Amino acid sequence: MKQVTSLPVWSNLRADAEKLQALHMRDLFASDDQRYQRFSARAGGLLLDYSKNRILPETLSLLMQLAQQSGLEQHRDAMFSGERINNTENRPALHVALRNRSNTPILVDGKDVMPAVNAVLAQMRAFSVALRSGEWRGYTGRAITDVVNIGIGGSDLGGHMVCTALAPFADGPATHFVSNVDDADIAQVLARLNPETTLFIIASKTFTTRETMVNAHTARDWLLAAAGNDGAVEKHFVAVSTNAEKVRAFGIDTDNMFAFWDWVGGRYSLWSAIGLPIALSVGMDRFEQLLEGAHEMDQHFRTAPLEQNLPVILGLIGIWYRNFLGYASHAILPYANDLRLLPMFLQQLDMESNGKRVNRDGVPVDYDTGPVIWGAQGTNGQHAFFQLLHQGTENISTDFIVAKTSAYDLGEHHRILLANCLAQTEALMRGQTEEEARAALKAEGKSDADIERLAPHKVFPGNKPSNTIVLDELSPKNLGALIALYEHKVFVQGAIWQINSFDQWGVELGKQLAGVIEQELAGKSTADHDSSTKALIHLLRS
Ligand code: G6Q
Repeated sequence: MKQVTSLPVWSNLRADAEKLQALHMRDLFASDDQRYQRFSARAGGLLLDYSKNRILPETLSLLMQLAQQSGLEQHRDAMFSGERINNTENRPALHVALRNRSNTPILVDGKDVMPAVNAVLAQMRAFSVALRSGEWRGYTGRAITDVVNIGIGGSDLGGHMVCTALAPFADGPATHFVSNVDDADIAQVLARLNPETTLFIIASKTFTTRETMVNAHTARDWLLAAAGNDGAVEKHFVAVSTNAEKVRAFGIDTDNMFAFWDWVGGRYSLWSAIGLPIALSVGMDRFEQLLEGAHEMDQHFRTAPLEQNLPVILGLIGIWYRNFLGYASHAILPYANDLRLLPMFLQQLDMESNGKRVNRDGVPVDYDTGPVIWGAQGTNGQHAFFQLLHQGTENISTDFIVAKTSAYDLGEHHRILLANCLAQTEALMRGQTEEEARAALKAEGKSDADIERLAPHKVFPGNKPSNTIVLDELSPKNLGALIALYEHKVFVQGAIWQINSFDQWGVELGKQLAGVIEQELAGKSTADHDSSTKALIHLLRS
C-alpha cells in the first residue's frame, strides 16, 4: 500500500495550510457573508455548523479529493457489505448490522446475519418487558428495582453513557455500572443495594476479562451470602457474551444469556445486547429508537455525496488540523449535562480505534494518526480548562454539542446554557485584540498605568476552531444519530490514515505483565524486572 502522503493532493493540502497560517477566521467571516450557509449541513436530526474552522472553500475541496483518492468510499462500502476489514483479527466490523432497521440481508461468509440480530432483539424485548413489569422476580418473590452492569471498556462505557444521557426517559429499574477492579467501585455500589431486588448483568464479549470476572464473583458471593443457596443465581444473574461455554462455567444458565458476535467490536457494541441496561432503563421501544437514529446516520454516511456527508466533513476537518496544521488534541464539549460521559466514551472510541502507528499492512506510517481526545460538559469546563483553550500556547480543536430544548424546563437555565455555548465558540473564533482590550479597560475607568500593565493579559488571539452540533432535543433517536456520526467520523479518519480502526493490540502487553505481577504480589512467584518495578513490587507487598 502506498503511503497516503505520496498522493499529490497531500502536497496541495500542505501548500494550502501554509496560506491558511496567515489568515484569521475573523477576516474570513468578514469577507464572506455566506460562510455559515456554505459550511453547515444537516442529517439525522442533527445540524453541523463547521464554519468556525480555519478553512477556505478550496481547503474543503482538496480534503474531498483526499477522501476520494485514498479510497474512503470503497473502504466504507467494504464495511457495510461485511468484508473482513478488521484484517489483523480477520473479522468484519459490522456494528451497522445491529441497527439495520431496513432489515436488508447482510452476509458474512454467505450467511445473512439479520435473523440472529433480530432474534436477540426479540429476546431483549421479552426480558425487558418481564423485568420492567415486575413479572421477573428475585429469590424472595420481590420485583427487581436495581440493575448492576458489570463490564469494562466497550462492555461498560457505551451503556453507561447512554443510560446517563437518557435519564429523563428512565422509567425502569435504576441502573448502576461497576467496571473497575478496584474494590472501591463494587463496594460502594453494593452498599446501596438489596440482594433480593438486584439483578446483575455480566457483560463481557470474551467472558475472560480479569476485572469483570473478579467483580462478577464478588457480586455472586454477595448474593449468596444473603440468599444462602445457589438457586438464587438464575434469578439474579444474566450474561451478555459471545462465549456460551464460559458463561455456563460461571454458573449462568445459557437461557439467561444474550449473544452477540465476534464481528461486533467492544467499543462499537452498545447497539447489541451490551445495550441491555439501556433497554431495561428506558424500555425496548426507546432502545429501538436509538437504533433507528443510528441507522439513519448509517444511510446518510453510505449515500450522501461527500460534500454533504457529516461524518466525512467532521473526519476531514480533523485530518486537516492533525496532519496539516499540527494540532495534537481535540476537545469534546457537550453543553448538556446528561452528555457528561460522552467525552469519555468518545475518548475510547477514537483513541482505541485510531491510536495506531502502523498501517493495515504493518508498515510504520510517516504521518500523525489519532489525536488526544478529552473534554467535559459545559458550562463546568469554562471554569476549569477553557483558560488554556483561549490563551494557552497549545492549539486545540473543539466540538460543541448542544440541544435546542431541555427535558427539564426550569425557566432560565437552558437559555443561559445556550448563551454560554455560543459565546464560547464566538470568543474562541474572534478573540480580543489589544486595541479592544485597551478600550475595555478604559471603559472600566482604569488608569493609563493599569491599562499598560493589564492589556497584554487581556489579549485573546482567537482563530481557535470549533464545530457546533445542534440536536433538536436529546432524544433516543437523536442520540443514536450523534453516536453513529462519531463512529463514522473515526472510520473516515482511519480509512484515510490506512490503519485498522477495529483492533486494539496496544492493550495487551500491560494485561500480560499484570498477570505476572499479580502472582508476585501474592508471593507465588518471582520474575525478572527493572529495578523500579522490582522495588515497587517489594514496597506494595510489604
Ligand atoms: C473495546 C475493547 C475493550 C473491551 C474490554 C472488555 O473495543 O476491545 O475495551 O471492550 O476489554 O472486553 P470484554 O467484553 O471481552 O470483557
